[in-house]
Amino acid sequence: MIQNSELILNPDGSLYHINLKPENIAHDIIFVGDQERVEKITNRFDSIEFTTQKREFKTQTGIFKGKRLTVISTGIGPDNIDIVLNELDALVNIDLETRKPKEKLTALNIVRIGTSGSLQKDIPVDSFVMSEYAIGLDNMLRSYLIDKVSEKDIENAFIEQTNWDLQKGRPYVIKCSESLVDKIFSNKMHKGFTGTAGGFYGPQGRVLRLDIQDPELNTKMDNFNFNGTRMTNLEMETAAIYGLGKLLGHNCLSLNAIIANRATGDFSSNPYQTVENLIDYTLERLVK
Ligand code: R1P
Repeated sequence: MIQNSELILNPDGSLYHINLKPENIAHDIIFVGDQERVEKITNRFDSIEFTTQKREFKTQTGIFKGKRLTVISTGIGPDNIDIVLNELDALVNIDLETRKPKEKLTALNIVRIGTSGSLQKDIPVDSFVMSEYAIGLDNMLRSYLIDKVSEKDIENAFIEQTNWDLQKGRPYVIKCSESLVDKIFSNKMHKGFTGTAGGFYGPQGRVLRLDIQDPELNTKMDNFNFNGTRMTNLEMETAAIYGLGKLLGHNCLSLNAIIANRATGDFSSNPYQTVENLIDYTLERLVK
């Protein structure tokens, strides 16, 4: 039995941070970072049956073209992904009465609609990247036993080619779920290898007033190549989603609206429209 201190429920029986009960969520879930992006998606729905919010975790469940979908904002970063994915998994795979894992497990489909910065000149602002692989530079997943889900050959190549300082932890590489690629990928997107950073400034090579541990890191990431696979973009959630999703048995895919290009210094003149376009694209593919 899982103790009250380990799996915390609110007085109404909902999960501690996400404020949700099992009946509040669909099996197909969209993750966004920004809580204001939730309604940008659900305002396209035919109906909304449920809304809640606690801290940055806003959730709405409803029907889009006959399909029940849940949209959740995770806020920024891999630490929040640890909370949201574990609590969502508890909703479907732990009996909250007996506080024991269920014998028959449920796999959720989780698609991230996020924003991201491109590392390559030929992946311009306003384009879309589907993360085929993600590399976590953040360490969160290393609290779990990840050997069965991580791609060590790519990790080793990355550590060697970037001369990665292991005092920052060992990066972890995880592949997306093939089942969702077939449904969602098309020639309207690039397939990518996404870097997930545990911060926005230093961890992504940005210098404002502080010197950073490796000023050449972004150049090294731009040039990273593993059997023809290069790094395409940086953001802050994908590797954590892929890692926890694989460990817990859920199908996960991350889609990135490219709003900045770190190679050219460009920023989209209309990032909101690019995100709207990715929302339209994703919803249509999910109900296809
Ligand atoms: C940083 O500005 C945030 O934007 C990106 C990053 O992953 C990070 O969460 O994604 P979202 O727009 O989905 O939040």
